[in-house]
Amino acid sequence: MPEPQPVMPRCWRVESKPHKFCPGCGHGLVLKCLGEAIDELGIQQNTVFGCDIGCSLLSWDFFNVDSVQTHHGRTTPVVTGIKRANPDTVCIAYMGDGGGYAIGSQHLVNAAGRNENITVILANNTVYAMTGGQMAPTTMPGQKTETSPYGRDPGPTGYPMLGPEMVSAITREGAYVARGSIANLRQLKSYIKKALENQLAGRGFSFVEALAACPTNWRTNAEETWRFVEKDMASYFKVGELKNPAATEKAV
Ligand SMILES: Cc1ncc(C[n+]2csc(CCOP(=O)(O)OP(=O)(O)O)c2C)c(N)n1
Ligand code: SF4
Repeated sequence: MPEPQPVMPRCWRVESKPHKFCPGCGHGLVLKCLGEAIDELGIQQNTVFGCDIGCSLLSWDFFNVDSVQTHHGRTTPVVTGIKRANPDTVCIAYMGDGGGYAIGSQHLVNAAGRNENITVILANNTVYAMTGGQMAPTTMPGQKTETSPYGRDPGPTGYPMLGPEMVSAITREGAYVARGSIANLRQLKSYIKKALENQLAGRGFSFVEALAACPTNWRTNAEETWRFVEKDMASYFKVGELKNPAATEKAV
């Protein structure tokens, strides 16, 4: 008898599975939450998925939806253009912390500032993973990477970037902003779903950072990987909703 297969979101592309991420990678979990949210909202037919450079690009053929791949943070303006030209589409930009907060941060900042009606989902794994694990804006103080072999020193390199806090500060009332974690998939999926619902309601920009794992570059075993995500990362990067216009509307 064939082995029972794990249940996949209906909008995942079966032909491209098993996927190309390393074992234990956080990207697959974030994309599973996104897939389930797309299924539950019934928006597969009009969804456009954009992925960035970095390991996120390994999702270029992940979904059975129209997809586009771009370079460092440019996914945000590319899907912005698609959304403006086709307002009935649901446009999602998927990227890593290097793409969204460093090399392409201007695109995130300006799309958020303009309250573009798109959804950005950013996997924060604290490193530039695809290029070999260099220090990223999100690298934790003391964390060893290829370019911080003695641990990140906040003196010369600053403290880790707080992306959702920044997006929250520069957006207006229609924006949805949250930080979830692969350590709580039910919650992460609900944040992603609410971000997509915000776009469907036409309120404006929605942004979800997901705390994710890169055991390959962290050089961690399973136990160390989960400890780093659940304890170390979560103690600095606070998980929760920062802006939820739907809740504010309900309260008024
Ligand atoms: C302008 C530019 N600079 C550098 C690179 C090389 N590069 C490709 S992927 C990458 C790191 C991506 O890291 P991140 O966005 O955090 O994604 P991850 O791989 O961690 O998922 C870099 C530096 C590039 N493609 N373009
Ligand atoms: S290098 Fe890291 S982020 Fe990239 S696929 Fe492997 S585990 Fe995932």
